[in-house]
Amino acid sequence: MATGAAIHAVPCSAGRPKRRQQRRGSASLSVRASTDANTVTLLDYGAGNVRSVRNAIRHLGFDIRDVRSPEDILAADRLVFPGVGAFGSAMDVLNSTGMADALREYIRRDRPFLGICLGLQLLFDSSEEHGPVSGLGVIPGVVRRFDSSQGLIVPHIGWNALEVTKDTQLLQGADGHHVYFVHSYHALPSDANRDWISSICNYGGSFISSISMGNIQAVQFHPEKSGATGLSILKNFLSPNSSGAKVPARRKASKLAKRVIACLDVRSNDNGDLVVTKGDQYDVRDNTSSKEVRNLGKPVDLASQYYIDGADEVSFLNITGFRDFPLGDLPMLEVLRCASEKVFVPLTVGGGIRDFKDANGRYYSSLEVASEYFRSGADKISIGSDAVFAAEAFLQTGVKTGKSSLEQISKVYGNQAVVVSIDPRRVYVKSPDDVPFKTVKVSSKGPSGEEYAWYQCTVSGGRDSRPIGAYELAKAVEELGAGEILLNCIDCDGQGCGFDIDLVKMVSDAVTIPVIASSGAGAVEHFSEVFEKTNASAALAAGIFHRKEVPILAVKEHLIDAGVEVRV
Ligand code: 1PR
Repeated sequence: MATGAAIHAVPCSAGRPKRRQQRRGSASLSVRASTDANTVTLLDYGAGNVRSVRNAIRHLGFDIRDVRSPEDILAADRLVFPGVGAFGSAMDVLNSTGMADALREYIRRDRPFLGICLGLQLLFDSSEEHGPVSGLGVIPGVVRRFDSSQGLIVPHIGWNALEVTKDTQLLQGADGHHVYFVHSYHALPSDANRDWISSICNYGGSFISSISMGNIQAVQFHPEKSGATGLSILKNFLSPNSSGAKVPARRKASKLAKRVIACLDVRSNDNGDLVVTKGDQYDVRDNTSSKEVRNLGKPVDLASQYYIDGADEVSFLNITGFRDFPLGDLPMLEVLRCASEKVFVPLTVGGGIRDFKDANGRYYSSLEVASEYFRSGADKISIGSDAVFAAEAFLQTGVKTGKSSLEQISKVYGNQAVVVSIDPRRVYVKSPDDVPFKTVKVSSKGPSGEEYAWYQCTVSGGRDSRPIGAYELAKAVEELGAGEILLNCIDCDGQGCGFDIDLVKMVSDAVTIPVIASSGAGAVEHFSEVFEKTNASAALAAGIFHRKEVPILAVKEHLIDAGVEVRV
């Protein structure tokens, strides 16, 4: 994959296995000794971002040795395999480099192995993803897509509770704990693979959330993004004889938890410092005569604090990215790098993801911009303005060109890694027939007694209105490959009067991908209201967290009291 800008990181601060299936397809490859107990070998075949895994391993005090050849796999003392990308392309790389055979042999020898996400799925016989495609064939079973036909939201993104079914050191103390998943395909339990399963999870039915057999372990979730529980699981693998961080037992949870997200709008102030700011209806300059950009803190400090406080996710929005060139914005990339070393829940970054030509006439594709964000530590990227233009073009022609930023990035990184951020403004109308856009009957009438409204999308941080509604945009971007929608509302932004329930309900009922409700949170009750009245999967807030008016923990405690499942 072309990468464009070369930007360098700046430092910031059980028993024997039953070997039924393991022997299939092994090859004889030579072994090189490797002895360093503090070093873990990482199989990164270059298909995507594994920076988060690296950061978590380093955070736990281990060094990383990268696999460069099949022999490196066989020489490993301890191998972590964080599969990324699509099943088929991963298998192509593994087969063509000889690593597939080395992996089968390593597993046959029962050497310590931890597969993560796709690294679990690839162990199975085959996958339906763009297939059928054959896998490593270690575990019997077919990896299938979650079925969204009955309204199940796919991808499965977020925190779900583990039901541990086998006593393993890896999952010690993790029973009933929420861990972070992001995937559209899953392996199902069956009689043939029952002996392998160490935990299951419930999402539209039971699926395999981890396997364990002897020294071979794999997890469908992301331990590197699962907060303290995930770090403890990773530590159990890296130093199996240490007691590991003790994670207290929790009550059993049974479904996907609703997420609480902290959002940091970031931009340079007039002194050129990158600050977290916060607008009122997107106006981030204060009301004094100096009209300075409001400064609510330092991005990395706040992000780290929100992680500690229990945010399920942290989002950075580079709010002037639409007019600046993000790859020229080194401080923003550095913020991401530093935050990803301290924040072990998902990080999303948005702003300025589009094709760009710099002053020297050099062209950068949106994919290159996104790739740099991923390399710098983002787990998901968020596209605003460019997604509006792509949706407008798609609705006009009905043709998916495959050329939009949204299509290109989701094709390479998977749609679960691509969020579309919508910035709509409410437009009241007397009758739904007045506009060619989807309207809602509003809960509070407009200034002239209007009973209906549509939500007009904007670009460039609310500066320009476009001829497309939030409903139409959401459905179009879902088709173009968005994996999630961040649904802001300019009218509610910074007002503290609650989320726009009419808008969130309309959009979350219209799509089968997760919707994050954003803008307007002012009290804990606003969170329970949005989850009770709409299909939102997550709720995001900024101002109340930055101004320390409402702690994240208070939001979670209120949601638990209200009967809403959350990760604590
Ligand atoms: O168009 O791809 O460059 O992306 C720009 C991104 O920057 C978009 O995601 C857009 O939403 C965001 N953005 C642009 N201008 C502003 C602004 O505020 N002037 N911020 C802006 C959007 C909205 C929320 C906010 C919530 C919660 N911020 O993310 O955090 O409304 O706030 P609250 O809890 O205080 O009410 P592109």
